[in-house]
Amino acid sequence: MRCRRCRAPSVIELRRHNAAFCRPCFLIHCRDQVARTIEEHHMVEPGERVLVAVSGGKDSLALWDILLDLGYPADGLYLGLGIGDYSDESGRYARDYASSRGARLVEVDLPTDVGFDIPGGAAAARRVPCSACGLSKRHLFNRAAVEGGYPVVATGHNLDDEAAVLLGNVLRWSTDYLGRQTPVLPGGDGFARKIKPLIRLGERETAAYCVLTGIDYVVEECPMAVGNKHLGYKAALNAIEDASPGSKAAFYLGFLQRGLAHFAPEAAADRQSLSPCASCGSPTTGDVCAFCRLTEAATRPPQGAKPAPRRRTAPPR
Ligand code: Q46
Ligand code: ZN
Repeated sequence: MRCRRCRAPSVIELRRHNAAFCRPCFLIHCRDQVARTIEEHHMVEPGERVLVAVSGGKDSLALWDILLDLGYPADGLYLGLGIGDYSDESGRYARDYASSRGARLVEVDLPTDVGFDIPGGAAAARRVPCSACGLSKRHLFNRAAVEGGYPVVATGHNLDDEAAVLLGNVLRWSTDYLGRQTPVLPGGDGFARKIKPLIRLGERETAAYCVLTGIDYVVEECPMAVGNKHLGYKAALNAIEDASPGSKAAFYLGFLQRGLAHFAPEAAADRQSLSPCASCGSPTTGDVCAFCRLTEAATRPPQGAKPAPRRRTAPPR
């Protein structure tokens, strides 16, 4: 097949767009999709510094690369989760990419800086690892952004991720989650704005972007992902997409256009009932935020043991 833009021999076919692209035109296509998303959803104001949550995987590294190419002042943030070899390896990819671009990578290490790792902390707090992990990421990404003076945190959630989350939320009619499933969560009052500029690119596209630009990324899945419901939702959506290309985008992007507004008021009301956490100052609905409760449970010494020195999490500016 020939490239849709320049008629040169193509290197990738995108059935959803009913198009094929050569290498240079595919990279332009990826940047255009991200630029269009940022503009359409007013994600970044001129001059704002962006902190990109970088896991060492294809999505977050592609996102960082595209933001830098588009001229955004974007630094990376790597959060060490203490998940054995997986964390060691993913940290290496994040650092290697940063040094290859001369970009700044901020690092936070959960075991060293907070006092627990995801497998141990989740077990101690009797939480599912991915739930403890998601909670820790949300809290620590936000804290790093607020403390570092970044008004915006960008994450590498792609179209496949968002469509799978949407399917899970719709299957249960989780109206509170549906109201929050927006590509931009506003900032203010202790929150940085959260943006998802990759919602118009599927994971096949972000993987191809990395391969075609020579970005090395961690290929292995996190070992804790085994049995994760979202993998099942992704597989179901892939089967639908195979039979009917474009369904995934129609499902998710159609929700943003026609469904989200029905659920947004509930999420906005939840946000208004926030007050500062008594321990760390982060916005929360209770007295003490969920992350401080997790930290407390995960770092509590076993009965009879001498208590470890308490680390106090700094309040957001
Ligand atoms: S890193 Fe964390 Fe994922 Fe691993 S423990 Fe689960 S949530 S699977 S994106
Ligand atoms: Zn707290």
